[in-house]
Amino acid sequence: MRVDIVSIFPEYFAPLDLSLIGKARANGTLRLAVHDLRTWTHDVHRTVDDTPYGGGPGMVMRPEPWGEALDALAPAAPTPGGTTPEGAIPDGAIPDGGSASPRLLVPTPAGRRFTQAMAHELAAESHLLFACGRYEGIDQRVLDHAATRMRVTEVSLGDYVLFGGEVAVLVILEAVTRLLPGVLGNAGSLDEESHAHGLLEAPMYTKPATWRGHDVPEVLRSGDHGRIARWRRDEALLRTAVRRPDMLAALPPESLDKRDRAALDRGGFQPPTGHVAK
Ligand code: JCK
Repeated sequence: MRVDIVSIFPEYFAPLDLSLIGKARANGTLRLAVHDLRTWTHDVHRTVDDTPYGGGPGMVMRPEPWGEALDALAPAAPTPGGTTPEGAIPDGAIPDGGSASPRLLVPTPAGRRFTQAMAHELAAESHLLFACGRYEGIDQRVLDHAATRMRVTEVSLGDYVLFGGEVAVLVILEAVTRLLPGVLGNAGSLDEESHAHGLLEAPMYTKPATWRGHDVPEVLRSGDHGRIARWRRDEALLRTAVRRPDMLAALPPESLDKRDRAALDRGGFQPPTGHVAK
């Protein structure tokens, strides 16, 4: 996968040399380049911001450097096969403008929420281009114009406000890179296929069996794989009920059997029915 990142703080991405992402870069699984937006400024002060039209606090990123950056990193790709005189999509053409154009991702608090499902979607792309805003964000016309030549997704990590898009890109890249073939190996594929999907995980323990007066639950040392699986499932259900009632409510009711319902009931929780309570 090819990844380009544009930012006024390229130094933010130094950690991408480390650990498993660094390894994926070293072995060619991830071809990552970080670009300084100021490369595409032309004034002596290398200005990237200006005051907002309509007033209000803060500054907005000017469109011109962004326009040149996107031109350089996502050259207008000829539609494969060209267009027909009627304007219809010709045979063999790809409606999104062709595989040559990257998918542009723009972190913003107003974006579509980033999820594991989106990480899977992005891991299937061949080229991602990230635009990191600062100040109050990027002039909207940059995104509107880019959308005439490539797929553009405004994305948000969650409902809190960061200083800029850089940390969001680190998070997204980490989630996407671990899904690329060969990055995690077997541990990863098992994790992704897990049938505990839709629930939080049970707690994990390692040696020693007793530490500072706290024991590892006896069941995990019993060697009884049936009991262990049941215990983990019960813990996952109860944790999810306490910490993420939204996730529990979203489970298809048929995914909970009688033993699951009994475990929730013992914990004092109402298992989801699939009906909206009135
Ligand atoms: C990109 C600039 C800072 C600050 C305006 C926001 C009411 C807008 C993000 N989950 C996430 N939180 N924050 C970001 C994010 C923040 C960014 C940029 C991503 C570029 N900023 C900023 C204030 C505002 N207010 C709430 C108005 C942006 C992601 N992904």
